[in-house]
Amino acid sequence: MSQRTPLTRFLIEAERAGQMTPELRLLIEVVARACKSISNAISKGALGGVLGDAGTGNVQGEAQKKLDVLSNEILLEANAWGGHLAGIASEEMEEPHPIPDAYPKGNFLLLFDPLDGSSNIDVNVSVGTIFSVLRCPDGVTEPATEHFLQPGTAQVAAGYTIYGPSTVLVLTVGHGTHAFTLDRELGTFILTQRDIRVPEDTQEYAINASNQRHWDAHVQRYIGDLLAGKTGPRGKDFNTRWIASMVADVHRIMTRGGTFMYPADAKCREKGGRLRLMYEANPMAFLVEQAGGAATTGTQRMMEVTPTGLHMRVPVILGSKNEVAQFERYARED
Ligand code: AFP
Repeated sequence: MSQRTPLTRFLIEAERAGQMTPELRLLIEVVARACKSISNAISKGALGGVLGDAGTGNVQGEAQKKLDVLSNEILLEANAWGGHLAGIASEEMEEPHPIPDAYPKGNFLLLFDPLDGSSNIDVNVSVGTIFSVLRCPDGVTEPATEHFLQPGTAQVAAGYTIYGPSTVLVLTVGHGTHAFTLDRELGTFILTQRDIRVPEDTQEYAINASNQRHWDAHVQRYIGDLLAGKTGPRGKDFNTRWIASMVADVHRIMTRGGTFMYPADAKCREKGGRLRLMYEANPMAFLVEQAGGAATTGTQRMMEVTPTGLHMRVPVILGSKNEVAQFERYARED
């Protein structure tokens, strides 16, 4: 039987290679364990009494699903006692969440969207957890919002877990992007793809076309040229997908290339965009760049954006790097 590398072994070997500290290894193991619990809750579906709305709203003004709240609670509880974190930030909480005084504090800050794509839960479409890891500034024991506001280039780790037909953890610590599939019988994530590479070119793109009337002129031109296909200026036909679950759209790109676009438009411009920088765009940008892709706001490298708020929103254009460059070329013409 071919050698199966469990996540723990992969992380220990990465630590031996100097790619991470024991504390970061513990952090990743803890997050992976929490994702297994979330996967288990989601897989129960209607039988688990976890579908539907929680009857509450989050800081984004969005109605929370029961699984949004449960996933957030699972991640908070799992990360409270290990001594690896100084603080936590979540899409579901307005302010940073302190590590309880009963437990020791560590040197990292963990940010996450506990359940991205949750509007898809009730229709049994893939959703996921997205997380980002930053260093807590030296000497800070009670991190406040400003201590989390670091650019994406400061991330020491990032990942997502997609809860689909299989549960897959995709992870980077700055030395490539790697995928681990959950073996449910063993309850262990097993390395299934080392050093993912996103194809530099693609004929597949993801955008919510229902927003077309709100798009800026360059987005209209860019998408119009994709739709023109072989007889148009691009000289080739394109296919489109839109799952409305960023984790699932990004995982497709990790698997076979493509682009994911949520550009600023007349509808979301005032908010800065649709997707959040700190716990959606930045971690995905780190993962995609480590896999040879590109991630920008359309005009700026995503990981160089200066954060101004924990829940700051940004336009997102990411994926196959030559196609992202094409989008940026159109943007420069505006
Ligand atoms: P939800 O978590 O509210 O379902 O939002 C998902 C998401 O943040 C991201 O995962 C999708 O790509 C995007 O929003 C979908 O946005 P639209 O609903 O406007 O298509």
